[in-house]
Amino acid sequence: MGNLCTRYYEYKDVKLLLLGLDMAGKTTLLNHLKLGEVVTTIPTFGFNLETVNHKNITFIIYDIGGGDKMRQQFRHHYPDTDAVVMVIDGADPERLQKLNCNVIKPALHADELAHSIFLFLVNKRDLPNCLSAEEVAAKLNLKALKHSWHIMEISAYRGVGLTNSMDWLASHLGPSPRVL
Ligand SMILES: Nc1nc2c(ncn2[C@@H]2O[C@H](COP(=O)(O)OP(=O)(O)OP(=O)(O)O)[C@@H](O)[C@H]2O)c(=O)[nH]1
Ligand SMILES: [Mg+2]
Repeated sequence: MGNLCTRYYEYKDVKLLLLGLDMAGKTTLLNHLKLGEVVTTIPTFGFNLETVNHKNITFIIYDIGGGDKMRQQFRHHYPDTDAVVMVIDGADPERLQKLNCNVIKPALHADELAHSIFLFLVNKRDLPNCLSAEEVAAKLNLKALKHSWHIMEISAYRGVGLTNSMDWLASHLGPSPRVL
């Protein structure tokens, strides 16, 4: 009798952290992913939690307030994170260094996130002064990163680039084929 090989797919929920400075557009992004529309936001105090299904994967998404008083709480959310999504206000280049020092570098150096993948989203591309993904990647020196990473341009407000972003996450975190 020949070998009977069964291929099946292992599905799992994935934990995703939306991080960034205040006003970057994290909650706008979460609302668009969850509801498919823009909802007027107020600054997030604490965090929002939603689940979003995409390509048969359940993304458990933590949207954490990025205000100055909130950032010391970030690390409490790090354990068991599969992907960090850095939401960057591409129309606010003056705050890129603050973002790098206060949010990006601490996350990249955290032991709990050593195996997480990083997606950098340059948000507000609908605005004329928005930096390109290439410009942001160069300013943040992303090519030196050891983590698996990618950078894309989006408009959370208009819903542009969101499906591509979820596709990238799904392709890097999705169900893996196993052969019995
Ligand atoms: N033009 C434009 N504005 C955007 C976009 N995304 C978000 N905004 C605006 O940016 C502002 C801040 O958006 P939020 O989603 O509340 O930002 P946040 O990152 O959640 O901020 P905190 O909760 O304070 O950390 C709001 O006025 C949004 O309408 C975008 O793609 N384009
Ligand atoms: Mg918010």
